[in-house]
Amino acid sequence: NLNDKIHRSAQRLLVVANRLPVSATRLDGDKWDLQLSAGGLVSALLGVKQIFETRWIGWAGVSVHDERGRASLTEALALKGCVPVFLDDDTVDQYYNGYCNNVLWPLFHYIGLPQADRLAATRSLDSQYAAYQHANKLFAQVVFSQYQEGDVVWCHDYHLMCLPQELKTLNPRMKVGWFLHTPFPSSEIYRTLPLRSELLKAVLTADLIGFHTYDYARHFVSACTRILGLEGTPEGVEDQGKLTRVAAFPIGIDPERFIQALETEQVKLHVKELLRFFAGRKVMLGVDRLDMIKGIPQKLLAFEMFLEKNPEWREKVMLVQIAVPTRTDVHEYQRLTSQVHEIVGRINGRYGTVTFVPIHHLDRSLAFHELCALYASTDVALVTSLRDGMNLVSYEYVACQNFKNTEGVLVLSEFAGAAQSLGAGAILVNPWNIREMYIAIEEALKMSDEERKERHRHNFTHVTTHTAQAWAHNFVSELYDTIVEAELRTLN
Ligand code: ADQ
Repeated sequence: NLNDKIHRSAQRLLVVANRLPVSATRLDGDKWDLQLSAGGLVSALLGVKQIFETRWIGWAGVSVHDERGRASLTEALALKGCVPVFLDDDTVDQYYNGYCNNVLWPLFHYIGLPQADRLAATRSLDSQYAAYQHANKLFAQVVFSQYQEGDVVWCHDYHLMCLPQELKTLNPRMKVGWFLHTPFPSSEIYRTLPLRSELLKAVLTADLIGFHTYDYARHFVSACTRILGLEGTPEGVEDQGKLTRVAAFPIGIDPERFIQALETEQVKLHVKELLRFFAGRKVMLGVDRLDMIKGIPQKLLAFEMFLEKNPEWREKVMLVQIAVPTRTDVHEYQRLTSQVHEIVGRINGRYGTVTFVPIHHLDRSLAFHELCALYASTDVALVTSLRDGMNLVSYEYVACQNFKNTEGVLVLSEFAGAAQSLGAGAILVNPWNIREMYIAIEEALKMSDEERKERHRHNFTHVTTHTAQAWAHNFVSELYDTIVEAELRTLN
């Protein structure tokens, strides 16, 4: 039957995302250093490679102007199953720094820009949007050059909202899915975007549209009904009899990668060293990209209030906060870095002693084995995002807690998508309420063994069953089903 035919004919998955999973640095001449980059999408899609023959298409995060350089980078990346899209510096500035990071990212995370920045952004919006469309066209051309009959194309994230439309223009038979990794905001927020209709229409050309949570999907459908006047149905959005399927596909991690890492000598040794260093104290952990959405200043203020209100805990508890700098050339992010450093300095100055520092703050990325060891050897994870599509750090932390007999507690923002999936297993907090957060810290540190184990069991079951592989599998299966149903409808 048709379903089987489509399943059999599908051989490859073309994953298209703004960034490739590797960052390239030119060494000398035609040699390239390729490093796996940190980030939620990368970590989730690592698991997908195990099920589908996958090609990754994306920008390598580097400008290459000469033909020889482009050819050698293309060759080096091919060995990793990656195909580069080359973007010139002006496009990167207007499309990536401009439209993606300064317009869509804050809007989708409900972050209001200061009035002056917003006005300045409004003035350059048309040229930024033109660059955004141009970049999406360049991505489409590379996808088209790689495409073979039967491939499935999976477009990712807010950088590539016009890509489904560009692809369908090049080949209307292409099977195209689009997944958003960030929240989709309330339609009341989304409709302030000047070119709001164009993006919605472009995305709606996809065969399947996916979000992390049911709420984000609902916001998207509302935006389509209110702004475009289309009909929202339980299945998706309908336009003159044509249905675009919209659904929730909560992402997960590859838990085995963490569980197996904990068995390696390298991680065990590191855990031993950390436990020796932490001895006699409770340790809380934060691991975030240094981004406005992660609520790092709020987390620090809650820890400060906790120390202030609980003198008996001073010197008995510490916070290890790892913050990977991203988008370092953007002014807002530089401001955030200074703010975080200032608060850390103040707390360490006030509550530190000659031999003890309450906050260990690192502005850098960690190697995988270091990250696993930290997850495994700490007592509480503080994930306090102001908004977060899902948040995989919370899942990774849970995956590493079976290691010793003192399973850690997860304090989790109710504004992270993960709150809707882990829910009862975590202590949920509103990160805007510093008092509530400091009370949650107290609760986490004092939690009985029985409750700790019970909550962990709930979380662990969820994390090990709702994996990245399952996520990818569900999305791609649904995409096939959607296409089969559409083809059957046209046959009838
Ligand atoms: P991110 O905003 O990047 O992802 P998150 O889901 O927490 O957020 O993933 C971060 C990833 O980076 C994790 O895999 C973590 O291990 C890694 N990482 C973070 N700090 C690190 C450090 N210092 N050293 C090494 N590795 C580090 C976006 C959305 C999320 C969504 C994901 C996936 O913003 O909401 O969950 O995509 O859809």
